[in-house]
Amino acid sequence: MKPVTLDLSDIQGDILIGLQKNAENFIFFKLVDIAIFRTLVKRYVIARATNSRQVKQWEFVIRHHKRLRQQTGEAFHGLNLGFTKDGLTQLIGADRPRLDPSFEKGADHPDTTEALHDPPKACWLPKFTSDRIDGVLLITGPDPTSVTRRSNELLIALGNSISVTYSEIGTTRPGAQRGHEHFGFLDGISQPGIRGLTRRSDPAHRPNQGLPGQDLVWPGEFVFGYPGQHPDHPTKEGPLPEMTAPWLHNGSYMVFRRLEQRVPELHKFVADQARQRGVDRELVAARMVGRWKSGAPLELAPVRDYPALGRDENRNNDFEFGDDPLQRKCPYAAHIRKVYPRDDLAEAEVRRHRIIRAAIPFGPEMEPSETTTKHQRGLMFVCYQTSIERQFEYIQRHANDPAFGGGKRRPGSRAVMPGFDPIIGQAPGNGAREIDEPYPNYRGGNRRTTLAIPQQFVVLTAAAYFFMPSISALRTMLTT
Ligand code: N7H
Repeated sequence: MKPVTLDLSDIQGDILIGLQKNAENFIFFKLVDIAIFRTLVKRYVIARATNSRQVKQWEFVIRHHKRLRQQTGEAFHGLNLGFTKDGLTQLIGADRPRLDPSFEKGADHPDTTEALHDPPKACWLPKFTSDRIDGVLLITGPDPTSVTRRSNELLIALGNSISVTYSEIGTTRPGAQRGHEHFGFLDGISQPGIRGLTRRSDPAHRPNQGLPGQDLVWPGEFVFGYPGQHPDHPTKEGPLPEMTAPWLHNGSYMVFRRLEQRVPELHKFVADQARQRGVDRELVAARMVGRWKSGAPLELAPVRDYPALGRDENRNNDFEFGDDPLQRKCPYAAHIRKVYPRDDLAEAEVRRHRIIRAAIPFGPEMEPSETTTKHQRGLMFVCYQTSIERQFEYIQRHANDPAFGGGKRRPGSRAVMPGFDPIIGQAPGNGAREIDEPYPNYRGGNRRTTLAIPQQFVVLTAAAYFFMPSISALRTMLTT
């Protein structure tokens, strides 16, 4: 197999590895004066844009200090920049080459919201939809204060060349909840390994995995200009993703979704269901996600949490679903089984629908007195890919499809309808959802349980699709 060499200094830093962040400001802007914007971006932004090589070095420094149980002593700041279809048209002209059809349509197009069962744009945050969005600046750092200061400096530098349509800071959760999203689950555990970047922990025995269980994917799935997955083979090199313009090279599409989480409502729902059925509430929650809050996967810890397993990167991803054909350990509809079915389906096919996630929570911690949501909180969901339709949208459509992951039988050989992804699945028109086998079914083996979920605990309140160009395209094509 030919080695792939990625041009890390030309690829923006959030795409493949993720900018290091305790806080991240998302500044959505409209271009007001293109000529001045080009000059100012060249002068103040491009030289400061963080590339993947820098992120990789920071990663190394952080790991080194963690091993020595020391603080790094250095505060890492990051800056990335992307454009919507409207932004590219402003910069290049109306006759510019057309990119990915989903990107050209946009996240707010009625066809997109309908296909993904998203709430219509009229229900999104009014400020987000108050004006056109041409681009996004991602500004990351160790705390909200320094991120705000850097954001303000940048906005002053860009002056009247842009106007800010909407901005919001995401922050990691405090204390022991760091790394956990607002429902309480450890996040950021499973990412695709990338050929040419991810180190193989056991090349002799697991040549196609990074960490144990982390399947390697060809980089063209996430960055243009490199081989992608082979359509019929899980490990063979596939074709380069089609590029309608040479400046797509080293660029990627970013999907942004502001997902509000109804935390007290989810906790109450889970507690009520557990009480009614006489089961442990943590188990009910874990069966909705496919992992315990500690990160331990149900496939390896089906009845009881195992926090040490959740924390251990050499074990917490080392499982498949194929040896659990009756969903005794993990329901077919559980979030992680829906969005990445591993060997439940043909592996060559499954590996063509992967994304790199780079989300961060937003909003305050839940107050003890909050029994229904009083303050907006949730996840600034971000993912990267080279086909929005085949990667992010495919995953969301299948989370919304009660039959996806089917073809399975129960012991009496009756067919199973898995149900909606209980975390992100959306029924048309915000309808009710159901999942199969929310409680483990060990004794009877064919005793059927279903869980009716009358409300949505994750609600989309804003979304947009961006192209994150290479540093060289930012310096040339897009600013001259
Ligand atoms: Fe999900 N959650 O807390 O329940 N997600 N997710 N996600 N998600 C994952 O493996 C969550 C969302 C994926 O490789 C974990 O890192 C929440 C969207 C994928 O095994 C947890 C929200 C989409 C994976 C959550 C949310 C995805 C994944 C386990 C929204 C794409 C990797 C931790 C508020 C359309 C699966 C981990 C794998 C994992 C949660 C959104 C996709 C705990 C709360 C919109 C591909």
